[in-house]
Amino acid sequence: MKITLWAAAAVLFLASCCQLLNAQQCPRPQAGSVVEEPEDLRSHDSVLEVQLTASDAAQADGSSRYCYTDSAGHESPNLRVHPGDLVILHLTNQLTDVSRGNTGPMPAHTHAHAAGDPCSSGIMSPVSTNLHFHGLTIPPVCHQDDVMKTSVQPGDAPFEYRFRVPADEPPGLYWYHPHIHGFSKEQLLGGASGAMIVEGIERAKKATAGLPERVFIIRDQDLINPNAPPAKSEPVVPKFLIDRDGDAANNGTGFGKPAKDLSINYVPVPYPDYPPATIEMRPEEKQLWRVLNASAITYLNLAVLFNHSPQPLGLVAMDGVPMNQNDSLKDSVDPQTHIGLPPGSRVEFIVTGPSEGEDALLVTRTVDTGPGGENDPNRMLAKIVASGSAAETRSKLESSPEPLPPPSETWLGAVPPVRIRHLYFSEKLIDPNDPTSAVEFYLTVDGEEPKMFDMSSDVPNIVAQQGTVEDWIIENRSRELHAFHIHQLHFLLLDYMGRQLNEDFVRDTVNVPYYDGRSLAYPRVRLRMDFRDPNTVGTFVYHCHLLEHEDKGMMGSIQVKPAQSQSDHVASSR
Ligand SMILES: [Cu+2]
Repeated sequence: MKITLWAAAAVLFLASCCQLLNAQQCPRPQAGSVVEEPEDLRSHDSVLEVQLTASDAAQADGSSRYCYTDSAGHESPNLRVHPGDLVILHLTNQLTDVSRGNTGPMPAHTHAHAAGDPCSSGIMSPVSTNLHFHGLTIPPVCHQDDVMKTSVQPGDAPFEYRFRVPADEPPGLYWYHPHIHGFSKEQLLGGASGAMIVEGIERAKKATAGLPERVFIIRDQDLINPNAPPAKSEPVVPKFLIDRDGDAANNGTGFGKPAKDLSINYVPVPYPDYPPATIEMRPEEKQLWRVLNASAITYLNLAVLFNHSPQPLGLVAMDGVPMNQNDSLKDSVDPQTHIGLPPGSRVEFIVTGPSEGEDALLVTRTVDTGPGGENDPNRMLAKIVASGSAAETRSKLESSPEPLPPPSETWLGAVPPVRIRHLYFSEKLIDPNDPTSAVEFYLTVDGEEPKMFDMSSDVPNIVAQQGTVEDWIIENRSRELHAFHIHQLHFLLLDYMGRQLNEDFVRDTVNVPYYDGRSLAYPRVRLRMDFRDPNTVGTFVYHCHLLEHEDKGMMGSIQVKPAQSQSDHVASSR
């Protein structure tokens, strides 16, 4: 009996000590703070070796913070690599908070703590974690970029990721985040994400040579002041509705309570007053801004305003890929006054700073997410303060770069597709007579029966062949926006809502507009999918990058088989 009491006391002591420790995990800056860059971890002798610990900290309001910490204590550092570099990343799982995160159906084989091979267990629980290297064309296999089976549990030995950045990976902004089906949203909302930069954009875009660069990660999180009324300065919004997830529903006005708060490099910009973070730069300084929308569900529509007037932003890259590949001078930029960014996507653009004393803001404008979508209103993110004494940026692009060699492969737009596939996003109320009942989310190959993604199924939804390209037409039959994303490869956006485009860059994430309930045809995009790279061989996923939707089933799997000659060889050698 005595022993039992002692044991109980020890457990209590341990629990309280660890909660204390926990409270100090994942510290975050105050609202209004100066925006600091994530620490840069750079490769040496073509190797980047990093230790990252995934931890969480339960907050008083019931939410959880998540972060990655490197061995020196830096939170969610930038991983800076060159094409061809070897990345060795040791991931330690120190997640503790099992109370949160079950936003989707629990897979039948869920256990909070179960030993097993992290490569094959497929355990998807609130404290499981893994990494996806979003945008990189690396193999979908364990220890590289597999999210179908790879799952690291608390207490597991550090899990090693080891992969080579392809020598022809376009230079630009990529990112890493966990991809545990059913629990991705909570981990992302808590802040589990970081930037990965493939160096050398100045070799593809001369206009960026010599520029100081900044990395801005915009994340969303549960509202810090959920019960506050909107600021007095805002127009009165007629009706305030809650969507099925308890978030503020789109009200179509551009104002009112947002579904989620935003932060910029972890500086929160909370509703209702949106106290802006501070970006310091030198007067009229030109910088390359690399912006990642690491939100779980929030769409961004970025603009820079000087005295309320939108400034031209010189676009140079989308989704890690330099634009205007066909521009032989590699010198052009695409001036835009606002840039839409679905969750998961990135943009890189040249900004010229304000002059000293000028009123300058980085804002996101409202995004109409559809009658079934969340409220993404107009709001400030940061004020841009010009001062001669602003610190120099930590990173600067090379001033006389050697131009990148021209791509060795034929331009994707010029390769005929071997087939056309039709897929569609749709949603279904479990009880059609009860608009408040739960919703299932589907991403279906047309002709198949809509089903929530089943992580335990070994039958891929699509089988393709390496060496080919295909056209995928993706429709949205629901009343809210979805963001299509596929792992391991980029695609060319050929057609958006029936409008033929002539883009000369590829993407890995694209918005698909919502259905208005009236038109004869559903909104659609046409994508040319590139399965030419041998690194795409294997089984991986495509899904909606609104993680709430992904967690609740809006995902499918694709198996890319080796090119014909290779598969024949494999077959005959068996
Ligand atoms: Cu979606």
